Amino acid sequence: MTQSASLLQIETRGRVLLVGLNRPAKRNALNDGIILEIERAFQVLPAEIGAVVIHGIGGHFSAGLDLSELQERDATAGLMHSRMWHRVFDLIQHARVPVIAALQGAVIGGGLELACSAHIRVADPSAYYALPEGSRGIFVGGGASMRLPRLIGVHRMADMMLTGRVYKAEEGVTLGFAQYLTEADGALTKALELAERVAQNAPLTNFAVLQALPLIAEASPQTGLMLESLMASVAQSDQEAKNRIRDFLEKKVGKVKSG
Ligand code: 1HE
Repeated sequence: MTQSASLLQIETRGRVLLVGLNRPAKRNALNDGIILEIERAFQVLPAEIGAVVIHGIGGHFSAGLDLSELQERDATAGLMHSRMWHRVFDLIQHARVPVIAALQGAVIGGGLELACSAHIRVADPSAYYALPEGSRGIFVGGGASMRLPRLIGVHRMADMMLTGRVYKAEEGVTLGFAQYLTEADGALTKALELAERVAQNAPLTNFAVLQALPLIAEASPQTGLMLESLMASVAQSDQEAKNRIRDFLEKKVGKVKSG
């Protein structure tokens, strides 16, 4: 195994690809090598994979940007570096399949930016969220200014950056950092359970949710409604939809259950 390959621990479980950040001694700080390995993992997603879970090995999701790599970078290199992160995190956000982040321990700076590029975030009670960029004299560069305010609001993000405020897992699920809060050490198990479930959806529905829904949500209302109609008509005309609806009408599949 090459050294760069060992920065990620990649495993396939059924139709789910597990991508484990694997620098536990450095609290999964994100160096260039690990970011490029993430890019590679998403570029070569096997066709049979229906969902991805990203998690951190060793009790922390990620301590963010590897600060030891920052020291010698000038302005141009910094710009290119940030754009490289954008390229990779865009690949996650626009992945063919749903991506679920399992969060525990530190979800800091660039680690939070990585988590924000996933579609679903699942946290256990040890998770905490921070943006210490302000105190380090730097700024976010992995897409947080664009993605995080959409989750928690720009005022909350500004407070985190200005004051160093840290949010705990319990607050995080209320405020929008994560959609799920589990019992102790339960994030990866829950993320896998959700991944197995979403992998069973019709591929076109998952495509619509990942690719069309975010565009519709940000479009002007009339453009958005037209896009919704177009996407709905494409989805319902797919044979997969016809099969699934027939199965329901013939009582071959379960009903929606409350809770
Ligand atoms: C690191 C990093 C890192 C740990 N870059 N090496 N992120 C931060 O400002 C967070 C910095 N890290 C911490 O505050 C703490 O390490 C933690 C709270 C995450 C964990 O504390 P702890 O006591 O469990 O571990 P530790 O002893 O502090 O760290 C273990 C080792 O990991 C240690 O190295 P060692 O060689 O002395 O063993 C640390 O130096 C190393 N380490 N975090 C490099 N981040 C695209 S822009 C994004 C901008 C940002 O992400 S800014 C936020 C940066």
